[in-house]
Amino acid sequence: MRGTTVPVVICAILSLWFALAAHAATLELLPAADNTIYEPAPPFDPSSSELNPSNGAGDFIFAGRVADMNEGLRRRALVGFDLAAQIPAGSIITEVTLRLYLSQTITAPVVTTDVSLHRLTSTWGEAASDASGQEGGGANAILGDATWFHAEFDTTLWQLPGGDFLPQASATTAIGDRNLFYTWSEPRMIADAQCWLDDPGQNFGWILLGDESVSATAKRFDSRDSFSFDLTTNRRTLPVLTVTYVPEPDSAGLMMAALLASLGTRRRAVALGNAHARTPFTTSP
Ligand SMILES: [Ca+2]
Ligand SMILES: [Ca+2]
Repeated sequence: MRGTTVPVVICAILSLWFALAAHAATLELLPAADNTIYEPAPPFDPSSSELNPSNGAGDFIFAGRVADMNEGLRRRALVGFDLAAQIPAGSIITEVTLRLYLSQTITAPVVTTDVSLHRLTSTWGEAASDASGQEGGGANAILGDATWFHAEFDTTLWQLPGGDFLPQASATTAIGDRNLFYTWSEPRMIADAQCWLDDPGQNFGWILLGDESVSATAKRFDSRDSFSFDLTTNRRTLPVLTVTYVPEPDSAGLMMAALLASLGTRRRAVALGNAHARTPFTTSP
């Protein structure tokens, strides 16, 4: 009797496991907004459009510091995704990956530097400013654009110039040569995304910080406003956030969970519960 019961139980567990896994879904989201804030050179005048660059509608976003010949000023990219508009409320997010395309970097020589995502804690704006040429200098800010000083030009200042964000990085990726896709995918990004789904009012996206300890580290990625293709992969070069989630358990899911428990798989059920636990949201740096 015992010899036949064990395989039956294992088969039942495996069947239920695959049934639960089949509930998972994966979506690719395009940004709801992106922009770059450009550290200005003196003199500072937060009321001046010309002295507060932005690039809301530009093809590119930037992170890192420019070369010394341009005073080594900092650039920081902002990017946000509207998860609540596309993922059912109550879902449990299990995997998150951000993919960006690096279309330009300082090449004499190419230096591999880290670019980190930090969760923003203030809302910010993307208006119609559009820098010319390679866009490294930005364009005059337009009403509603984020700038180094403004969350939204020229009505709302950041609490601190350079943006309001959590000090701990959610993910870090080493960025090297151009014309390549790069990805960020770490557990804190899952916590960020879960927070944004559960509380859309706290969804301000990420800021991208390059290596700001030295100059000439600036990296240029394609924005959501780009129309470029990567010829190697024949893919658009837009920023993409890939999110895998399990919708809120329905009655069938609950029955499966109950059956799993009754089959004596308590340890596995506890492990699942831990994996679904949500990280508390931190509201201040
Ligand atoms: Ca944009
Ligand atoms: Ca442009």
